[in-house]
Amino acid sequence: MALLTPEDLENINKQLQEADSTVRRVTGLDIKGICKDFYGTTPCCEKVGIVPVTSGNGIIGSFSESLNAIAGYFGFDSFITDMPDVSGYYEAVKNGARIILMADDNTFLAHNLKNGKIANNQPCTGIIYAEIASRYLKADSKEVLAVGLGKVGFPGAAHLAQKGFKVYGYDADRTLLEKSVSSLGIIPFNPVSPEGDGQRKFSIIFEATPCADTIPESVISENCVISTPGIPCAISKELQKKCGVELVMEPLGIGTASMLYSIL
Ligand code: NAD
Ligand code: 2YH
Repeated sequence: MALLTPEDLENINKQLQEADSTVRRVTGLDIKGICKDFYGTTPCCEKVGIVPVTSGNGIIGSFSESLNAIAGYFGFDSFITDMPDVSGYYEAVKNGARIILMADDNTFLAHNLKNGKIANNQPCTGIIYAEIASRYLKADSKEVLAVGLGKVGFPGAAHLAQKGFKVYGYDADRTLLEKSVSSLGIIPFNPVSPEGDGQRKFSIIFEATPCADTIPESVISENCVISTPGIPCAISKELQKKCGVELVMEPLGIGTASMLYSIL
């Protein structure tokens, strides 16, 4: 599993603000507005305790600090525990945390101790990026392209299919692609070498892979949004500019907002 790096998280507030203005332009609502509307919840002074975790590859520089900044940005009262791991968890609860945020190398969770609800970053991220894509104001049809159908991409693609979109999809892993075809009704479409369907273009693209340059120019329509949590980015800056693509992409905040709103 790809781990975030301190470089990914540099200037997280600025990254979040920029993503927020793009989301507003693309959907008419900001990230908060989408989360509120989608989950039907609003934060109300819930205290969030952020617990650094040392297991596996250990603490990622500025991960907890970024979560603290993100929680604050979305109106939560948050703090980082002095101690990591179990001692940190104890400290968080003792100091009044009602929501715990913590991540090891495999799982990033948000747990609401008051109502018992728990959220996992991967599905929450996939679903919110898909939801943003689905709200694109300039979309020319209800067709979408979903590239990367793993732990983030599959729940996102499932969300789009459930919302009534015609989902064309691709994953480099044949087994995952077949699972998406059989369980979600996804239409196989490899954007890099489309078989017999080379002219198809999309105004809505949802991407969730750990690879760069997964979206070629040939599939990008005139007005196009690419909503992608994938790191590194699915499209180069040059191609984004050339095609005038609206790019929704941010390394941690949008997915974390989705987690927090989902457990209120
Ligand atoms: P995953 O390994 O479960 O899934 C990634 C999928 O992409 C795999 O199924 C793989 O086969 C597929 N893939 C790889 N290269 C491809 C290509 N060229 N074309 C099509 N499919 C390809 O990983 P994941 O947990 O789903 O995470 C996906 C990405 O999202 C990672 O980069 C991860 O770091 C990132 N992520 C970002 C956020 C965020 O908030 N921005 C949150 C969670 C994960
Ligand atoms: O980045 C990760 C994993 N990829 C899981 C997230 C799922 N998108 N984990 C962060 C590890 C943080 C570290 N243990 C810390 O600083 O507390």
